Amino acid sequence: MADTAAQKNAILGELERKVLWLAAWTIHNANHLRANDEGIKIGGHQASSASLATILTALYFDVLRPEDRVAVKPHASPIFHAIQYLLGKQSLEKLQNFRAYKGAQSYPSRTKDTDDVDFSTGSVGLGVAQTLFSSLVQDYVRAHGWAKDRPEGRMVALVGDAEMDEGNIFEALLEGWKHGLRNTWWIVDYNRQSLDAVVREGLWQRFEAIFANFGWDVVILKYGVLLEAAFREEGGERLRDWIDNCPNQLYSALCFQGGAAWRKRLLDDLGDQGPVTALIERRSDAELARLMTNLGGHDLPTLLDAFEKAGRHDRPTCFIAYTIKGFGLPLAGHKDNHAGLMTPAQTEALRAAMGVRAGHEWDRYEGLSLPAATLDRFLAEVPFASRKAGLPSPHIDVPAALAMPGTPGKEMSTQAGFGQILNEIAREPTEFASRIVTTSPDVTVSTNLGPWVNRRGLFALEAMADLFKAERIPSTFNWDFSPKGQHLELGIAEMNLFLMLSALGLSHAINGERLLPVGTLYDPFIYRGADALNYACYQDARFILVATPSGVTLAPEGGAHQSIGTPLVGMAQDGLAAFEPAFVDELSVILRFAFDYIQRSGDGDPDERTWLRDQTGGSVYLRLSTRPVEQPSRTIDAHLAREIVDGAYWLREPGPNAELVIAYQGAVAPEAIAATGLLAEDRRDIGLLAITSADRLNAGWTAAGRARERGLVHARSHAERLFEKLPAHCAIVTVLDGHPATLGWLGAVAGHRTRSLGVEHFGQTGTIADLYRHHGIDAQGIARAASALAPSRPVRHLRPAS
Ligand SMILES: Cc1ncc(C[n+]2csc(CCOP(=O)(O)OP(=O)(O)O)c2C)c(N)n1
Ligand SMILES: [Mg+2]
Repeated sequence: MADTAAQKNAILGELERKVLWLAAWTIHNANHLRANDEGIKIGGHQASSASLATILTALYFDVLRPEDRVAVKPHASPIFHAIQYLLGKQSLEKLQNFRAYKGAQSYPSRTKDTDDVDFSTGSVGLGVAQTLFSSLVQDYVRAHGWAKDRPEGRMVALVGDAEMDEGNIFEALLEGWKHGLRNTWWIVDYNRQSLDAVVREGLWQRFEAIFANFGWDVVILKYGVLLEAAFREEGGERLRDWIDNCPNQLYSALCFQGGAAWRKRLLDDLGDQGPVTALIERRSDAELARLMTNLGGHDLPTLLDAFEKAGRHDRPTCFIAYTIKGFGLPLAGHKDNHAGLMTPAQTEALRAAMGVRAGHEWDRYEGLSLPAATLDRFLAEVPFASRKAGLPSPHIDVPAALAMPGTPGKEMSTQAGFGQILNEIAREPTEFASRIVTTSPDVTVSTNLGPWVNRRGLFALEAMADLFKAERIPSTFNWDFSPKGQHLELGIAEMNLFLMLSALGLSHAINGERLLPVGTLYDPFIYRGADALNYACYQDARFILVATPSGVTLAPEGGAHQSIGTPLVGMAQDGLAAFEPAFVDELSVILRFAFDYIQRSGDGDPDERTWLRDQTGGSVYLRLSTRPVEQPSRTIDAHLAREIVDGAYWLREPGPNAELVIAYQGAVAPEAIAATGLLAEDRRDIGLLAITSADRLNAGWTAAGRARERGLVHARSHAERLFEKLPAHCAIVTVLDGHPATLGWLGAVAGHRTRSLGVEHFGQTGTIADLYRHHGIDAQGIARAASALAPSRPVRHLRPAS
């Protein structure tokens, strides 16, 4: 235990040097491999990493508590891993394999790194906003009476100054303000450099004003204690003025050039043959360089003091910490240093300067002056190090079946069905219902979450009654806010929806409390938040995304809202199982599956029936529609339920000599059924395949192929079993309200001639009938395509194309 602040600072100072060295050596080591193998050198982001060495040292070795959660700026990954290594949470092997296969990741990764990364980073801006939403989710969890046995954590983001250009950060700020954000620290690494350039002058003032505007405390950490002391010397004020007026470019350049250059420039600009000259001349070149780079973000006492003060309250706080990109390295300050890599000679010089003997580069305390026992004792008592990896992730039981609204023979849309299923869940006072949390970016009512919200209420830390209700003004919706509410209403920004889903969907890992998040939005706006969606999946957050309305089927809503490519997004997005049911009973089965699937975390071999890795679980995307569709009359037995989840079932089984199969997905079901009727008399044994998930059907098929290639010759996927009895001459017409490529692969499953219909152009408004005709996905269009593809006899019910 460090007895005094001075002793603690001395230890932290040693650790900072160590961390800087280990990170530099990690990168050097990794890049050497690349240089040898391929004769090229990739950037290791040494400079970007070094910029945060002091701040991360202060945080991880002293300030952070086990319950705190951190998003570390992507390029500071080597510093982060070095710290974990010193804390005994990262293996040497992983460090030695930095950026290599199964080694420590280039950017901190929750799923791929093994040293307890809280939030992944990589796509700049997203990790930052993630901390804000995770703080809101922590409040949500605690307001519902959960996680009370654990201390409240602080959500901390290490932010690059150029990272602040990302718009999603500002969208999040606004949302945080609306929800009374607490317990959040954003620490801006104000090194005044981006990837390409040096940032604009005075940027910090814009940041300060913005954060203050949103109710944050702003703490500016510009000078370290050495500089502050120098300012108190005679002539010191002039030095301060000079620094304050120094352009960022010049400051960076002088940092790069070092002590002699500082001296020359300062004497040229300030030399007075009096106190200022004396102040400069009292210092050697090395001391002068040390003084001039003693910025707030590189000064442990300044940082510790600021964090300690901010730790006394729960107000969101933005620290603007002045730093030098490449601090402590020969790359420091150079504007081209972003991907810069130290030369072997420079690394060698750093090794010598750090007192590290050749061959002892990885030794934990090599080159440090304090006794190993002192360092051991200190590290063993670091508060953060007592954190146990992996909170329990309780499983919430899902009912055996959910409600199946809709009447056979009557019309209902999947979107309406979704609203009614949730409404039925909301009636039940079950643990399952209480763990569901819904969220929507200002489309709660228009995506049919209204009935659920009426029953379960909106969430806010402070209760607020619906004034319209209080005033007895008739309204369909009851918008009471309370800490017990289960709907988080967001502003329109879709990035925020996905980051909120990401935060809600990580609650089991962050708060040890499982939530079952359901987010709704209009399908086309998936693109607006696609990077955040990808990010949420990358860090394995678990949620159900309900996208509705979709396709051109939202016809009168207008061309701007039509979505074509989203079924392909659903197929291609790793970690997301995409479904597009046509009927409400299918939706009910899928939704039940989804509530269970999002909770799974198994690891193991694929399911032999589907070849899907279902025990691993993931998130779920439901592409729904506002189109009322006649509901089938049937009971869903276990076999059919399984096929719905597996991705497809025969709505009409093809006969032994089938000439034709029509395979459809989603809202075009009535057209596919009608086309089957038109063709049935003239095409023998026609089959009609209902596809509920092109994504799962396709994934199972490719996985089974891979299994066979590995020697599991009997591997058969669901798609292959569905088609195994189809005669070779059978043709397949596929159709959906989305890009035709979604189902275009079906012909390759068993080698059948295929024509894929769908939508390739958007923007035209009209009725559903107009638009389906326009895109050739109406019954006649499907029948025409079928007739051309399987041209045995003329189809009597076919009309010529208009
Ligand atoms: C969304 C996104 N766009 C671009 C990049 C590429 N990129 C990585 S770091 C960076 C600049 C970072 O500058 P800053 O945030 O100031 O961090 P510093 O390198 O100065 O530490 C860019 C453009 C990225 N990772 N993510
Ligand atoms: Mg920067």
